[in-house]
Amino acid sequence: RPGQATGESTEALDAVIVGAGFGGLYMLHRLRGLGMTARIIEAAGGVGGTWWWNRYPGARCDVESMQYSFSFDERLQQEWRWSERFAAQPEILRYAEHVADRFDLRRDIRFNTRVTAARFDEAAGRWLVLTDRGDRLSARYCVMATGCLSSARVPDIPGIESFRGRTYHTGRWPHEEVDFTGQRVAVIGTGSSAIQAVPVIAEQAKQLFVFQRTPNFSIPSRNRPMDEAYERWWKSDYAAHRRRARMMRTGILYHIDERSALDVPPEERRRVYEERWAAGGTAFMGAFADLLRNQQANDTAAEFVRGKIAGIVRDPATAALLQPRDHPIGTKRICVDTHYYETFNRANVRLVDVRSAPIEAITPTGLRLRGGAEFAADSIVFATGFDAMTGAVLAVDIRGRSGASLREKWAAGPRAHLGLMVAGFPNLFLITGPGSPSVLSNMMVSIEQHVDWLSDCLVHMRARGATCIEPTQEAEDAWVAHVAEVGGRTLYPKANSWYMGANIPGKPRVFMPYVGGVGTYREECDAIAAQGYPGFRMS
Ligand code: FAD
Ligand code: N01
Repeated sequence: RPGQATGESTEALDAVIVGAGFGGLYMLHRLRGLGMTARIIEAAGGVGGTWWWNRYPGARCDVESMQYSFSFDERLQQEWRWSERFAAQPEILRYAEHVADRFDLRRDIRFNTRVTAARFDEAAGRWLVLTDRGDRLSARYCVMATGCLSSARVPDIPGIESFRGRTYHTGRWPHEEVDFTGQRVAVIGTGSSAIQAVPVIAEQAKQLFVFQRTPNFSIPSRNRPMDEAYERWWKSDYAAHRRRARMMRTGILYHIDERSALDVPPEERRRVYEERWAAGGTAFMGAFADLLRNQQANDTAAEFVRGKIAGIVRDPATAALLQPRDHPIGTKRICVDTHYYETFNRANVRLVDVRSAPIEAITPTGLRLRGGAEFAADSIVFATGFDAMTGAVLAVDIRGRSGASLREKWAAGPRAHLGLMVAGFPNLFLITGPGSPSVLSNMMVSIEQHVDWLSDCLVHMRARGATCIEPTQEAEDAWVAHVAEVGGRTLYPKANSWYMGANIPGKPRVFMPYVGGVGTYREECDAIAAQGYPGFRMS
């Protein structure tokens, strides 16, 4: 096995990378390019991260394929061909596998192995990384490419173990085909995953119950086969288009209207929303510049989408239940669907409100709500999300200087300078960590930006003969305060979202991603590099 080191022997490397999603794969490629020895440890049985685990029916990307892909290699981006506007999970997984093969990455990846602990040895200036298979790896650098949405979460509902049918979590979907034909299926949750899965499961199942606590806003995807002219346009000058995308607020090249929603007459506003609704996808939120900053502006977009829901769903009571009213549109991750609302017009689909009567127990034969209503099910699908942004990092027992624990340091919320590095934890790097734009962006753009910045930083250190880097406490504090301040100027904190940690009982309520924009953030990072890394100590 690559990287095998069992018992007392310790494998020595320049870097250990945790995770073989797009972040880990690109990090490995770049570190090799710097002549470093590096090893990825990956819990899954293959590469692809998100796209290896999330095999649920309907799983697909909502960033256009032409943009949700690596830009670091011109031949790769010219040669790879996407079949649809928004690629489905199997195609994205094939792409990840292609990248791994093309750059010969697999020989340095250990699959089916989970990192359990990482300890910084101050005297040696090295990380000791331990796995659930007894491996001991010693490395100067430890890169957590563990993913923001990789720690799947099943809610604590009593009786789960008593259920006699099959249970699934969207983020841990089995590899063999799951066929719901003829079954009574219960889907718990109505986030992005459920919104993609529900229309597909509805076509198979005899009866589908969708258990909804909080309705979400969803925009039609208008997915379609790849338009060849559009593909040619991208490929005619891929590098230049990517450069523009990198400076956008979300790392996605689309038009953001710079007007305020409140500065245009109602009929013009309606025209703009109709146009965006017809075009489909997350670009809906770019309809006006202030949708995420001004409640009144936001109300106009939210009301438009509520109107669309009422127009699609025939049963008025079901339509009313599906209309979100408890959070501003976009402050929970906007969803993108293919016929989600239409699915509730099917005779075999029923929406169950579990806000008014929560799921009290799972029984051997189904679910019971408070008040006693029972729903018989052959299968239960948990589309209940993830311990986002910090879950996978903190699942590893990480100890920095003087044995200090990252879990303790982050007990009141994550603290990282630029979302990249943590004071007291030298040479520990986070890819798309909390405090960076990460989940508010096209993640491929954010992953490449972090990996490139870190790689350049390592080159800089080598030129100065330095082997250790760590942010100062002051720089970290200032960045964390800045992230909170910028987040606080938006409507995001109004929602009980996973961005806020609100989906995990006991998790501190902190708005975790940096909302200042991908382009602004890149400029900030680049300026720090150009000035010789102020805010960091190198030795
Ligand atoms: P991941 O792909 O999550 O990979 C992390 C890997 O680390 C995993 O394979 C995991 O097994 C491994 N790992 C974690 N902890 C350990 C450990 N202790 N030991 C060993 N291995 C470990 N983003 C977008 O930009 N656009 C989209 O449309 C989009 N759609 C999404 C759809 C779904 C269903 C989900 C869940 C996420 C989506 N995302 C999307 C976000 C997506 O996670 C990122 O785009 C991207 O794939 C993240 O790559 P990554 O390498 O950072 O993390
Ligand atoms: O998870 P979620 P997800 N009883 O946390 C409900 C990305 N992604 O996997 O809101 C009843 O959004 C919970 O209800 P509530 C994307 O970034 C992208 O769907 O807490 N319900 C909620 O409805 C996304 O945001 C795509 O009241 C319970 C749902 O479960 C992120 O991944 C596709 C419950 C969880 O929704 C996560 O999405 C898929 C309980 N006890 C994912 N516990 C694209 O399309 C939880 N819920 C790109």
